[in-house]
Amino acid sequence: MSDAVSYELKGRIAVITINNPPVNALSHGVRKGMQDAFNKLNADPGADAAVLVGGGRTFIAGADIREFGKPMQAPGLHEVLDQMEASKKPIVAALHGTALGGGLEVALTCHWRVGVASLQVGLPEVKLGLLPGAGGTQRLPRLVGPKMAADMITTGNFIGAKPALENGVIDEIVTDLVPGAVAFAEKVVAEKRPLRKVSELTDKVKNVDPKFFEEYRANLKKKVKGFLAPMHCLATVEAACTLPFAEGMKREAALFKELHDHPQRAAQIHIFFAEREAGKIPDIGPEVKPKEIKSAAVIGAGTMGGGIAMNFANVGIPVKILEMEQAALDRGLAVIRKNYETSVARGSTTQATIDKALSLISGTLSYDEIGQADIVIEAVFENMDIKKQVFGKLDQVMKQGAILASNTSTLDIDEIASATKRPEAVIGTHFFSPANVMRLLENVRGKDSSKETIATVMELGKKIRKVPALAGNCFGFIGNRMLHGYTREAAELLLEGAMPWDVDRVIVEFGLPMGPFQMGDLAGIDVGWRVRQGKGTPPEKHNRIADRLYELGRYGQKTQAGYYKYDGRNGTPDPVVEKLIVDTSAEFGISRRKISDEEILYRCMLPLVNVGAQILDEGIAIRSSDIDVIYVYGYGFPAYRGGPMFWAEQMGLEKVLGLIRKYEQEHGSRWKPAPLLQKLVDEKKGWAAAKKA
Ligand code: 3H9
Repeated sequence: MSDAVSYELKGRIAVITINNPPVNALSHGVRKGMQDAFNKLNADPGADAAVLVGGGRTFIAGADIREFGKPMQAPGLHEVLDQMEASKKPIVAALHGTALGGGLEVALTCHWRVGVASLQVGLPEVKLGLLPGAGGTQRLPRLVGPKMAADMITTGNFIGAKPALENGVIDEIVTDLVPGAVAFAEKVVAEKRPLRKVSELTDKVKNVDPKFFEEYRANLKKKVKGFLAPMHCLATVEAACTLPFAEGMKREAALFKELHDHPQRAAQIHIFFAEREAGKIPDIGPEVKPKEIKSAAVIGAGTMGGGIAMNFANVGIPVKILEMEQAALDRGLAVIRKNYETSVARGSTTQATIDKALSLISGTLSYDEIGQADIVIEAVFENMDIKKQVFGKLDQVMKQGAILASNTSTLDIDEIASATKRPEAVIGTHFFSPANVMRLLENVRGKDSSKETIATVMELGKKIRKVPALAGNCFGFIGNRMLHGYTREAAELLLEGAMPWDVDRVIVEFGLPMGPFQMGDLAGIDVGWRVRQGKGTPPEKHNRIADRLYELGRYGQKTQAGYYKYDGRNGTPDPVVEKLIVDTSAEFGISRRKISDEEILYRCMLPLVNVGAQILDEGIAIRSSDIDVIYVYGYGFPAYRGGPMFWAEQMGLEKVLGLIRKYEQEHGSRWKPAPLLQKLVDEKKGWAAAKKA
């Protein structure tokens, strides 16, 4: 038997344990070991039944995701599952931790299942661009019915032990896992219970009204636009309700193969690993221990400050918000309360949960009251002088050992740190708006930030349920530095011949939640204008249209007019804007032309890739996949395209370089290719070759 699976008798029950840390994924060694173990079970005169359990912290978390796209080494999972279901001796799955994907599918093939109270089960394949491909789509509906199965399989959400028991996914909750499962198996043997095969159940899947699927499909389509896997998932659940088991399995296999071979699968699995990789900092080893954060303070009760504070309260960390004036503090606290109340009204949380969170948030007008916090996050106006004043003050009041973080989205962390005598404790923690919702935390390392400080904010990111990634210090860091070229080209396209709604449509069809002009209207055209004024740099041609909108008082959604005219949040093309754009082109002597969707897409997206390459070369990003994580979790780049760098690599870096060179010829030096991109193309290599350290 392979090392990954052990076989041991407890009385007359064989306990088969899977040992494949960290999550007992169903790698080749596990499948082979299971095959051997179940052969042994059926040949063993000393065993009447088996208990299948995961060693370590969990049952099986699914197929080994690293094996996808590679040749499959026999035995395949199906072969092992067929063998298990056909076993003459009963098999009881003993579940703890997370039984996920292929792991739950293994459990569903066992004749019975027991689990501990902290168990979570789910079929999260959809999040990897897949569907459960080892019978889960056919077996789960037979246990829980089409509605719950469709909900679980199309969202990938987990359920706990209690609903799992109530809905028949497990048969008993046990206190002590292995002894409880062994006792269950002994009972099954003693009672001579006939083997219960989920594949043979029909009650829950017969006579399902076809209208159920029609309606479900229509709703789902609206929610998952762009993603292929959820619709395929639903089709398999429908197959479970309309076809005999064996035929349903064939349908599952066919649709699984389609997804497996689709670029969305590769992109979503890339993001799965990229997210985990982003937490690893090459020069910070396990010997660097993050500090424990038991209390927090936030400077500024504006939209960002309030959202940041909610993150702490949501995970049970008390947080004080400091403002300069009572009225601003009251306003900020009221917004927080309202946000929580909206969540309760929507049903996404309970009153008790928000009461607890609100009890952890308090306000103050005095710096003296925040000095004992373990971390303080400054979220004041994006202005260097103001930030330096705040940090000078924080240096005076914060206890030694506290982390001094700035939520700046662009500014120089080293200059901010220079306002203190403890630059090692200063770091950037860039949250994204709305800060209580967006998953990304872009941490920014200053030249003096200590390893302990970095490790602490990376760990904190996970604790507050964000996806943390680390950037180096430069204007705009990773995310906003890249974004500049995207918005600039979008604006140039207007001058050359496109309309805002043309550009936005192409970007939304590509998969972002909104295009650059819809975004501009939402963020406020006045905000962009003020930032440009603040910089004091001479006006640039591509900003001319935005400046004119500002001059007309068209600030975006808030004035019900910007690039679009609005009825509430609903924007429609406006002939006034159309004329303004055409006039502006004429003013610059530009003869407008028809611009293809393809050009719009490349002109907007390729600057992300080109600047991304530059950032990678400079070491501002540790690895290209960190850039992808930042764009997917912070900027709404579609996960099914894997982030801008992955998208570029899938397209081919040679093609990307060719297009950038073409645009350089047409538009000049702003399109100069990043040297790294040229180098990788010359060497016929991918981004991985650019990894530093
Ligand atoms: C499937 O099952 C298909 C079948 O239907 C059909 C087959 C025919 N494989 O997340 P963590 C690694 S598809 C390989 O940091 P946590 C992970 O990369 C699969 N590796 O821990 C990390 O490695 P490293 C369906 C995996 O405690 C380490 O384990 N299943 C896998 O925060 C620790 O992970 C899923 O989609 C895997 N399946 O969360 C479940 N899973 O240390 C995916 C994890 O080198 N997994 N790793 O960075 C998860 O959701 C979380 O990892 C889990 C633990 C909740 C299990």
